[in-house]
Amino acid sequence: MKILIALVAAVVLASIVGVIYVGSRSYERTVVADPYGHAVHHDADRRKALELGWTLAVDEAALRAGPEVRLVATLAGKGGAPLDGAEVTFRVSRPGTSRLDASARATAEGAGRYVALLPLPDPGFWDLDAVVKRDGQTLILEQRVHVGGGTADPAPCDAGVRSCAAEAGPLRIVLALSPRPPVPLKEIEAKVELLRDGAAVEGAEVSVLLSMPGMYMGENRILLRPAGNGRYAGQGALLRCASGRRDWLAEVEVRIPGMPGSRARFPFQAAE
Ligand SMILES: [Cu+2]
Repeated sequence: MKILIALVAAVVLASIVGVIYVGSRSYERTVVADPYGHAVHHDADRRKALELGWTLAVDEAALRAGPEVRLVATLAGKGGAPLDGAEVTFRVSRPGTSRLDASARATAEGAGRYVALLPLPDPGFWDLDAVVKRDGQTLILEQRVHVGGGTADPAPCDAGVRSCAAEAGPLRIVLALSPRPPVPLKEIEAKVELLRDGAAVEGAEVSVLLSMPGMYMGENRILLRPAGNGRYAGQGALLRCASGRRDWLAEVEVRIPGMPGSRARFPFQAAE
């Protein structure tokens, strides 16, 4: 009950902060451009993208945080044929801040490939706008891309779209979240499977801590119950981030009698 009250309070607080934030944000926008014009522009772009059938595929697995990151995207036309001869500019920004905004004109490499060097100093999710000009048409294609940590890190598994596994000492921890992706202010279910040398681990105390990297979002912990055969399951709620961020971290904490505690971190992206 205590947890529920705290959670409700956090949601209320988050929505108040959200209102204040939206207020200051629309002020910012009116300085730059007419906010209504901005919205119309976005809708017009979406319609135009559908009509033209242009799509952009970013090679996300190759993205690693750094001062000068090679961003490679493939532009395709209706039916998926590579689209050459376009003038492409990439604009990147980090959700919730304008501090890291950057843009660069891309070089065409043929076969629909466009490449630019951009500063992407932080790992995590970034917003990418590709301004594409071709045949007298201009279209802005928006998408969110994930930038990996160090050069040695493999691209992290997004627990918001699939089951992810991690090794923590002798344990193999597998996390599955649902729905996929998790929806803010709705119930979220966490399922964990524990294995040791391929065998199911029973009798563990398992919880999942939900947080946002670098931002305090309240204490939000899901306690899991044993579901048999090394499986544990529990339900909680996901908050909505006042700043519009969707990148979350699920930390699975495992306690097994007679063993040091283990934890594994699983980044995931929530729905809008
Ligand atoms: Cu947040």
